[in-house]
Amino acid sequence: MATGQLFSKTTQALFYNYKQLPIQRMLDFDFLCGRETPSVAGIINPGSEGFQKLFFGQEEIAIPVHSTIEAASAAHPTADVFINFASFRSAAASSMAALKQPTIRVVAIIAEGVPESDTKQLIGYARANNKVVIGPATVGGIQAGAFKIGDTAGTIDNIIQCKLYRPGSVGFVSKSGGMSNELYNTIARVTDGIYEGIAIGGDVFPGSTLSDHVLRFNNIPQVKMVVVLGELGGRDEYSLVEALKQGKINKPVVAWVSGTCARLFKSEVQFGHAGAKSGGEMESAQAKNQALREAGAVVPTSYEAFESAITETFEKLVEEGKITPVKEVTPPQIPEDLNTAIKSGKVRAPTHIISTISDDRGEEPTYAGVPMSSIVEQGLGVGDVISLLWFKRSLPRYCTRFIEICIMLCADHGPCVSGAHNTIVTARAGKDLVSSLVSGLLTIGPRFGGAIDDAARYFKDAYDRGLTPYEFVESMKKKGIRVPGIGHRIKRGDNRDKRVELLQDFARTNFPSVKYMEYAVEVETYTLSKSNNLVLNVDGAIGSLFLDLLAGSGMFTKQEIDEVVGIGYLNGLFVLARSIGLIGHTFDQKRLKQPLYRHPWEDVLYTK
Ligand code: Q5B
Repeated sequence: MATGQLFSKTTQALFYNYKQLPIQRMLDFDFLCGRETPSVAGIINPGSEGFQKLFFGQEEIAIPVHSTIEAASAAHPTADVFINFASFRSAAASSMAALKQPTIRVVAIIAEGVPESDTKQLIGYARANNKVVIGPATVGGIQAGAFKIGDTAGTIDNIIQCKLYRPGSVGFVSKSGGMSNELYNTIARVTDGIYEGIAIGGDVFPGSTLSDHVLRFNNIPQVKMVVVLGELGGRDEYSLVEALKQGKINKPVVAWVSGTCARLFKSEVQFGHAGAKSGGEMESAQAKNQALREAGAVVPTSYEAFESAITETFEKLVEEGKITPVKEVTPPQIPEDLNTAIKSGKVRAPTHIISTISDDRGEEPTYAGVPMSSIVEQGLGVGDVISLLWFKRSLPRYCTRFIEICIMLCADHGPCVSGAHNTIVTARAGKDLVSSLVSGLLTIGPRFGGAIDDAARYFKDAYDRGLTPYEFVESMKKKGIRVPGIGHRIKRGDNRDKRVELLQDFARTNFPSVKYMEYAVEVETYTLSKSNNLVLNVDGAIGSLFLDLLAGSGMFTKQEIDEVVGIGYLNGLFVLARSIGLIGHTFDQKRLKQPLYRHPWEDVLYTK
C-alpha cells in the first residue's frame, strides 16, 4: 500500500451508480470545508449519459454522467478516487475495471457480500499495482476539511458536531463504519479532532488493513497520534502488533478491540460483520487487546475507558509541545434543502401549480377524491371517470351513460371526414401515432366536430331569452353567423343522422327534461324549411342535450352551468371520442402498409 496521504482538498472522485443522497452529502461536505472544486468530478451510471443536477453550496451544478468507467476516466483524468456504490453482484467487476484505469489510485467499495475470492483478486491486483482498496462493506473514509467518501460520518449536523470540516491531529482507523461515527464524536470532544478517518470494512478480507492505514498515518506529519478500533475475529490486529514491535510506528497508538463480550456466550458467536466472529483464542478481543498492549499501544481495560485513554494521550502530546491544538473555525452554513425546510415547518414557499381534480400522492391515485380502487370495485365506467375529472362530481347513471353514448357515437365517421383524412395522410407520410392523431385532431373546430360548445352557447342564450326559432335564426343570419349545430355535408332532411336520433331517443326516455333539445328541433324545423341540408347535426344534438343534462340533473348550480358553457367543456367530448377513431385509422394505414399519399392532379383546379 502506498504510504502517506490518500486525499487532499483538491482530490476528485468518480462515483459509480447514481445515488443522489451520498453524492449530495459529499458536495455539502466540500462546501463546509471551503473546497473550490466539487469532490465528485463525474458519475458513472451504466447505460446512461448526460448530466445530473446537484447543489454545491447554494449553486446548482451539472455533474457529467458517463455510461462506462473507461469513458469517465478518460473525461476526468485528474479524478483518482473511485467510489463504488455498485451492488454486491457487480461490485467486484466494476472495482477491477476501475483499478485497471491508469488514472485511478484509490477504490472504495461500499457493497456488503462481495465474494471473498473476488475480493482477494482485487487485493492482489491493487497491491501489485500500488493502488489502495478501501472496503468492501465499508462506509468509506474522510480526510477532515478535505475529502469525504459517500455517506461517511453521516449527516451534515453530525459532521459539524464532529468538527470534520477542518483537520485535527488524530489519525483514526476502524473496522466498523457505524462505530467510526461514534469515535469521530468522541475524538472531536477530547482532542483537537480527526485528521483522517478510515473504516476498512467488516469483511474477512479487507482491501486494506488496520496496520496498512496506521503505517500510512505514521508517515503523515499532521497526524500526531493514532486511534484504532478493531474487533474480534481474524488476525488483522496482529500485523499492527508486529509493526509496533518492529518499531515501525513511532506515534502513540490508542487501541481497543471490541467484542470482549463474546466470552459470555457458550458457543461461537457471529456479530454483525462477516469477519466479526469468535474463533480461536488468538482471534478473541481479549487476546488481541493484550497483544496490542504488550506491543506498546495504549489499550484501556474496557471500551468505557477508551475515551479517557484517548484524552490522556492527547493531553500528554499537548503538554510535550508535540501538538498545538488547531484554532477553531466557524464553518459556513449549508443552505437547507427546500423540501426538508418545508417538512420541518421552517419555511413556506408558494406553489407554482394549483390542481383540484386528481391526486397521486397517497397510496393510490384519486379522481376528484374517489380512489381508483373504489371506481373499479363499483364497476364505474368511462362516463363516471369523465364526470369526476371534468365536472369534479359523481353524476347520476343516466348522465354518465349519456356521456358514454356520445363518446361511442362520435368515435368515428368514416375515412372521408376532415380529421380522419388528415390522420390517414399523416400516417401514410410515415409519421408516428401521436403525430397522426394530432394531425387529425387539429381539424376539429367550428366547422368540423368543434361546434358543440357554440351550439350550447347560442341555443342556451336564444332559449333563455325566449327567442322564437325564427327570431334566433334570422338574428344569426343578420350577424353573418352560421347556426352552430345546424347543417351537414351529407345528411339531409330526408336522410337524418342516425346518431342524432339515438341521442334524442335516449334523452327523451331518461332525462327529466329535454327543453333545450326540443328548442333545437324547432330551430331545425325552421332551417330545414330554408334548405334541406340544414339538419340538426351531431354537434347540435350533443350541445342542446348537454344543456338539458346540466339543467335537469340538479347536480349543477346556474352559475356552474354558465361556467361549463362559458369555458367550453363540450367540444372535449368530440375530441375524446374522435381520438378513438383517429387512432384506429392510424393503425389501419400502418397495417395496410399504405405508401405516401399524393393528391391526384386531376382533382385540383389549376387556375390563375
Ligand atoms: N348554411 C357543417 O356546410 C357545414 C348553415 C347555413 C345557417 C348554418 C355547415 C356549418 C355550422 C357548424 C357545424 C358541425 C360546414 C357539423 C361535424 C361532424 C361530422 C362531420 C361529417 C362527423 C356544412 C350551404 C348553404 C349556404 C350557407 C347555409 C350552411 N350551414 N346557414 N346556419 N349552420 N354548420 N358543424 O354543407 O344561401 O347558399 O349561401 O358550418 O355545426 O362536423 O360527418 O362530415 O361526425 O365527422 O358545406 O358529422 O352547415 O354547406 O357551406 O355550402 O352552405 O347553407 O350559408 O347558404 P355545407 P355550405 P347560401 S357535424
